[in-house]
Amino acid sequence: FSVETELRRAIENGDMTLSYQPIWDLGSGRIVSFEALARWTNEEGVALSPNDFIPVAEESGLIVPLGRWAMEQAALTLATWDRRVGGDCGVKVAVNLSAIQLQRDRIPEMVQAALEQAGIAGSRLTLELTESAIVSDPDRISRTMMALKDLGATLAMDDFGTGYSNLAYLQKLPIDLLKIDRSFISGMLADRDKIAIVRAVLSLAQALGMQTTAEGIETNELAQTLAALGCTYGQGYLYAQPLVETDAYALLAARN
Ligand code: G
Ligand code: G
Ligand code: NA
Ligand code: MN
Repeated sequence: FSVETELRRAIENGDMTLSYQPIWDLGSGRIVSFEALARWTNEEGVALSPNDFIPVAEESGLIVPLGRWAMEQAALTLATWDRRVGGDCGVKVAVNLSAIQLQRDRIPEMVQAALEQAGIAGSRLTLELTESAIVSDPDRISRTMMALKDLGATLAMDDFGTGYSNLAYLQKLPIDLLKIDRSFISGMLADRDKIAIVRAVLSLAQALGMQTTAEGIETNELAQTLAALGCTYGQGYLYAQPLVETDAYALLAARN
């Protein structure tokens, strides 16, 4: 069958799942959120990377149902965790929105419906957008982002520094958080240029009143250096890989 047929089926039959990777406060070490990352094991038992199937979903338009499914699942997972602790479990969930999805779906309505279905406040949600979403239609994205802020969501710029956008949008759009791309973080301690870029991004974010997450932290030394440089949050294999829901909850219960 076509990949599209398989993708549609995977969403329906449960072969598509979400993994959750913790994001922690570099100062206190506490987990502040989990990023929901799509995982697909196909009928032959092969694990497919989102880097491969998200582009296919975008080309075929299936990114709309896939994106809705991911948003609903992530909200329901957070609701489950809240129920287990008998209140606010203390973390947010971060959901990725692709540029094409932002063009094709009514995102604020979709997000609000998922929050209501799960019974989760908008303040418990972080939405991760990429610069390509902004380049494609700045006016539309601006309205969408304002509406998402009205729901109480935190808005993060994902893969910051790897896009082709100009920086003027940082001033115009309601962005709360910059996620510094892994390509600048990994190997940074041995690379003066990478450190210079990371410092500049941290200083820019501070000046604009934004928080920062460093992606791809794999060593303690990196975590300590980034904390000393003033980076707010960290994400990476040092703390945990993306985990199945039950393991993510167990980690949260054990650490926080
Ligand atoms: O988890 P992993 O590093 O394999 O993810 C690879 C890429 O796929 C990342 O850029 C991530 O943001 C993206 N991705 C993972 N899950 C989703 C999803 O549910 N929606 C969108 N739009 N992108 C996702
Ligand atoms: O593009 P985005 O930042 O959303 O992608 C996150 C991806 O990075 C996920 O697929 C996740 O599996 C991967 N990832 C997360 N932490 C690390 C890490 O410490 N090292 C490496 N190599 N990949 C990571
Ligand atoms: Na992301
Ligand atoms: Mn990223």
